[in-house]
Amino acid sequence: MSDWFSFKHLLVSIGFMVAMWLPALLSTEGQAAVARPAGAAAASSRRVHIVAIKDMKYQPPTLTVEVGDTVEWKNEDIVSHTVTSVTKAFDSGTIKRGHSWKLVVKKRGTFDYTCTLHPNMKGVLIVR
Ligand SMILES: [Cu+2]
Repeated sequence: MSDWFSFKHLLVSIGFMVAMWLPALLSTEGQAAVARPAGAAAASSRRVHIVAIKDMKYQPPTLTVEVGDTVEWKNEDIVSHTVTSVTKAFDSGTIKRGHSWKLVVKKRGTFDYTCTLHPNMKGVLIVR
């Protein structure tokens, strides 16, 4: 009889423990939801920088970014331009007026660039 009593007691204890754990198990979904904005924040630390091409100039002429950042050159002039590294590390090809070109920066260094159509145009991209 006392064996049966302790068995019942054990069942009640197990039932109680499951009841205690259930909210914790359900809340893992909540924790995953909380983890998502943190991941989004990490992704957004990779910035997008804009360089306007206007009045036959890169504006700003010198830009400092970090590896993983994106640089977007926007041609706001009425003629075509290029963004061409003097060492050929990158080359946009022709960017028509009103168009833009994006580069995801992968290497550190200082990159002088020019426009192959207007070699007097000069810019510098510094990647830290
Ligand atoms: Cu040009």
